Amino acid sequence: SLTDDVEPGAAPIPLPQSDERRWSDTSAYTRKKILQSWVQLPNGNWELGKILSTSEEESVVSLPEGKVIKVISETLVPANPDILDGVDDLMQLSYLNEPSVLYNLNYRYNHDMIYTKAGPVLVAVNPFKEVPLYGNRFIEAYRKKTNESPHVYAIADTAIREMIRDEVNQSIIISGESGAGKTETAKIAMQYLAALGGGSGIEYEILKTNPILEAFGNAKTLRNDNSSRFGKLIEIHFSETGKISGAQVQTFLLEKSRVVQCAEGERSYHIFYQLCAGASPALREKLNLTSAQDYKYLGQSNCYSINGVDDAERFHSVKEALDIVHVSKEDQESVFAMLAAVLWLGNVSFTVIDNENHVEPVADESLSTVAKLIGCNINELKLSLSKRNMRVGKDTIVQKLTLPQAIDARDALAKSVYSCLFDWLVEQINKSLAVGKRRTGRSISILDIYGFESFDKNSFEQFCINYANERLQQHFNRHLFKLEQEEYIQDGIDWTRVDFEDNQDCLSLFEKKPLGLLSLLDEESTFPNGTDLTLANKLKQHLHSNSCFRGDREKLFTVVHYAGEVTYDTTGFLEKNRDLLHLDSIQLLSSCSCHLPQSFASSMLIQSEKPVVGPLYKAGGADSQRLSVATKFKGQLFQLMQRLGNTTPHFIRCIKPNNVQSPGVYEQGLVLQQLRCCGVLEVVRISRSGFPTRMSHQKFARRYGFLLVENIADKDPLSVSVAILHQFNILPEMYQVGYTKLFFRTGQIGVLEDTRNRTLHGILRVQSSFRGYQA
Ligand code: AOV
Ligand code: MG
Repeated sequence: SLTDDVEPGAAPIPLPQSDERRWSDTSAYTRKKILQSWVQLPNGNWELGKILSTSEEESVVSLPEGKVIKVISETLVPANPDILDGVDDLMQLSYLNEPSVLYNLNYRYNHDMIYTKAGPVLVAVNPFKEVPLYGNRFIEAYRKKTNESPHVYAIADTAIREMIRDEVNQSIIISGESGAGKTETAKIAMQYLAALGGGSGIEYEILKTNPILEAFGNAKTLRNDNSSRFGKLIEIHFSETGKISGAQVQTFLLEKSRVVQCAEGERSYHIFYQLCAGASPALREKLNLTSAQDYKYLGQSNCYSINGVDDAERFHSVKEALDIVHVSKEDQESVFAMLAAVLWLGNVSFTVIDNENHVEPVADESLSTVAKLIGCNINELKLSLSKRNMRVGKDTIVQKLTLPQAIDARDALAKSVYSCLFDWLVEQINKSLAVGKRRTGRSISILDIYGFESFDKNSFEQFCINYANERLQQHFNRHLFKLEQEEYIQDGIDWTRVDFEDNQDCLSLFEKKPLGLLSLLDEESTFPNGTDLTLANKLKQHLHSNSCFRGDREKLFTVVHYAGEVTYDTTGFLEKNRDLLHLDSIQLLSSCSCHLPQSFASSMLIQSEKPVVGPLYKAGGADSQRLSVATKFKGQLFQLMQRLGNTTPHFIRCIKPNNVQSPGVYEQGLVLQQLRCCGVLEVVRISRSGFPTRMSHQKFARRYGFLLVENIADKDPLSVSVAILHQFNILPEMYQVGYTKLFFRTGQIGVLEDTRNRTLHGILRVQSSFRGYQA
């Protein structure tokens, strides 16, 4: 008999952890009926097996390679029939459990179908290679709806249609871990919007913002060769006729520290390498430019190139893009001069000048080149890198700098110049894109921020990035679960609650006043004697009982994020959070003869919330009215959430199938972890059991009332609505009538929309042929 093949003594595979079983909708009843089932192997992966025999306790299953094993019946997870292989919406799966979802995504991934719907959410699995899914032919197909398989294009199409139909601004919110494909996805969405809303030429400019922002704001990290080191919201404006009339880019917290230091194997911002590789001989001469290897800022990470990327070629694309967004040739040259100045600044070295270890910069080629490039007097540059003006009481005293202080002043200057340059570029882009000043129409915003990051060593940057992701996750949760449920309850709809993972606890850990991570960080930042260690101790002292927090040895602490635990090292936290501006640097820049440094100086002064070191610095600590980096970032995020809150969101979840950035590699465990923590599975469940489409009685009656055979247009909206439902034979289990709205199961409204469109088309055709007849 079959059971004779069972390996002798093979122990039944143990039950998985309870949370791993969250999704197995198995029961003794279903188990009896199913023919094939998922078996979890000791390595954690799932395999499809045929059930040969089953009892309450044990089942005998044959695995693909012909191996037959005995397992505890309860651990079996039902598999879907083959006919459901690779369905394009996870909602269609008969059995919705983790292995089935994993298998379905894997199946599609193997067939280059990287997009899958999870109810209202689009899941995109990074192919790490070119897939034949884009370009005009596809855009046309989605526009005409001849292709209806899940795609970013389909999401963008829905956004445009809903913007016009509902007269509500839309947003496309893209999330996922670092390297999952957010930035690429954002570009694909922009491509579609540009194709549909194009005509004025402005769409071409909008697309060209990408190579510019990526050159200046992206860098190679250990997770992603083209990692965004800033957050970006691009708002595309449309006229009433659905044509693009302009756009606006907002950026969030650029990682400044990368300009002066980055980890082994990573790179600084792409533009530095592009400039070094691609500048013309004349430009080289003018900027005294050599090769990337000659610059200390670029040399410390031992990584100069990226596989498959030609920096010189990219440089030319960036210049072309700058032309298109109307940055003049002179301005472009000034931009490159600023970049060269930053690189040369990193090569400025110091020499000890007295027996108190005070230093001054060595007057060599680097120092003179910096002075020449920014257009300042070499002595003033020297002074600003060796002395600091301090105000004590009413007197200004001049403090000489020691080596660490001087290096700090030099690096601070380099970081300020670079971040001002970045902001300046964004400003130029916005000026160029603000063509349609009359903002009468509507907009579609695309959000692409830096993804959740967890490295071996995590610093202030990861702290901010992960906090931002935590906020975004809550927006996702709130929108898809909480509001959903609340709305059903408010409208008197029968609704069985679905539990979901809420990350409010983690957000409170960050935001609570006065005892939250951000408040405590700010408090410590204002103490002149605060150090990274006193900060770590303070956090541990006040937060040790918080379930999302764990104090570790010395300067380490761990936060339990929705996407996993991350251990942070407080080294540099205070300094980066204070982000002090040295007044000497501002004075230096404002004294420059070149216009860019001058405009940097004034914009630095305008950002008056920033503490300034120097004569403005108040002895005894920073001015409390001035905002720290973390607090300012929090404010930006709140604003962002508010803005998104006024839009109809469309969510895209990017999934990274492997950690090696390679095509064709699908790591089950890695994918599962991302699916679990981002709530995609819950979304499917809630959508399946709920009524995701809803419309007010008024709107429904207005929209479909004209389809009624019987004329009851003068009746109240509810009666009209009910008449429509009856006329179209919508099954009672497919909808619910609430106090103010109608609720529909997925797909139901599509049937009505089709009829409406067909009818409207018919009317239009009749009208136009009538006009033709008249003429
Ligand atoms: P991210 O934006 O999510 O990471 P990217 O969009 O930069 O990730 O994607 C990383 C890399 O994956 C890209 O450089 C491409 O090589 C590849 N990739 C992603 N999507 C596609 C696609 N649809 N087709 C082909 N290749 C793709 V970060 O910015 O690090 O959070 O901070
Ligand atoms: Mg990115």
